[in-house]
Amino acid sequence: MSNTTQIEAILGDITKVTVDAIVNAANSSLLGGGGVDGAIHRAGGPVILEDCKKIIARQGGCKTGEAVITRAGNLPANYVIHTVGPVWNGGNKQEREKLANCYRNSLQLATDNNCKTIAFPNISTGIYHFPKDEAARIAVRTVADYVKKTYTLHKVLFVCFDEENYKLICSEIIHSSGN
Ligand code: AR6
Repeated sequence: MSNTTQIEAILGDITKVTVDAIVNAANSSLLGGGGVDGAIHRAGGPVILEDCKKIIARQGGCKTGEAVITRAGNLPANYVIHTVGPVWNGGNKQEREKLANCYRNSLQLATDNNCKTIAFPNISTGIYHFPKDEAARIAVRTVADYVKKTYTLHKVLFVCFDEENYKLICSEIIHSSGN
């Protein structure tokens, strides 16, 4: 059975995209950091950290593979979904499963909050050094599997910051749509 969720990729800056929710590649402290995390907190303003601190007070941060949701402040999105990707450590520390959990749990949180459109960065492929080709395969396959079973999302957008990730994600999307 076919579904109506579009899976697309663009080369660009995730802080500029207008969707219901953007996903942040955070760390378990939820207190911000470099990379896309720093860019999102800078562009969204203090409201994001304020909400993160409430979550920290409630549950003490966010474990690898899990996701939490905050307001998006000055960003064009309505929500930021913060997920914590695995640090690549050779591949024998359940890094692949944990990365798939990031995508699945973020999609579920978006669905639970009535989001129709969501944008992902290439989680773990920067400071956390996950190999980009494997990360792209896991990202697209996990999203494609999810939207086969859940029909509420209209669009899932991968916002790639570098050409290598963009090409890898595009080829995985072509691959998955052929199945
Ligand atoms: N829009 C889209 N993608 C971006 C942007 C942007 N504005 N900026 C960077 N990227 P990284 P990680 C890409 O390092 O590997 C933080 O300090 C980047 O090119 O941001 O999951 C956190 O606090 C790369 O492809 O996240 C954690 O401590 C991808 O986003 C740690 O980094 C992810 O790179 C998380 O490391």
